[in-house]
Amino acid sequence: MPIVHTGSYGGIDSARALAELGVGPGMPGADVLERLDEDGYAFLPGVFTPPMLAAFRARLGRLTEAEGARGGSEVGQEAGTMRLSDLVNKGPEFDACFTSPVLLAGVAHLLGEFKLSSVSSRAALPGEGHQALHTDWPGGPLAPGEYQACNSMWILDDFTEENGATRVVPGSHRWGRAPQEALEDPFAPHPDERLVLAPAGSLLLFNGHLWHGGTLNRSGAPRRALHGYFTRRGNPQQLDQARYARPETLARLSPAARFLLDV
Ligand SMILES: O=C(O)CCC(=O)C(=O)O
Repeated sequence: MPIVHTGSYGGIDSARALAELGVGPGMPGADVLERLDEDGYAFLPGVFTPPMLAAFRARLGRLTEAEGARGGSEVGQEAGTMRLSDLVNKGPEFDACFTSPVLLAGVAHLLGEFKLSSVSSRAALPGEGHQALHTDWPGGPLAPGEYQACNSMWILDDFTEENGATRVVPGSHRWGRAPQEALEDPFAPHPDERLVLAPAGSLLLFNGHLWHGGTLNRSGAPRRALHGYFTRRGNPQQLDQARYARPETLARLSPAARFLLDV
């Protein structure tokens, strides 16, 4: 694995990077911001197009075949799932996961100055996939306004009642408590949980402190999603992007995109 760390993006800062990537006034929309603040999650309309869905599926299919049992090893594997990670370096299709303007506007609302933490995928296999309710920030509960992370989920198969749709507990990002501390059994159903039921091609943005988790896939086919995970700029990344960046990735990306990767 080549180790390339340039750390140079031409003196760019957060505001300039976002502007150069197309983030403009009014994004991502007042209704989205209200849902993010109140519920801790929101769908972002108009970002995830049918050609992107086809391209993600095709590339992930090829990577799944090529990587087999090694899949996900750069970040972490999970029994009963097929994970892939370091997707920043595994196809230009995935650039959208950290450069789409509406998405970036939503992330900036939640985190202020931020960077990409990782792009990865998770497919819950038939008969598998149930997770404990958890948050995506390991550092413990925080007060509103101190959010450290947020995640986005690019839904690649219809999320249904049967196939292991993600469950979320609306408003839990404001509770200042982690599920493993607050709940006797974080694997059990929660009285306030909701299943994210959405068609393939939907893009969900959620607060990293929202209680959520995958559920059991009772269908006969894998249930796939792609995750673009972001953190506040001062935090370590889930995948050290500078360590993994390939020369062709650095050559492809604009200074603004490289700023978001911190490479
Ligand atoms: O795939 C899902 O439904 C959720 C995955 C998740 O929350 C995780 O792996 O941390």
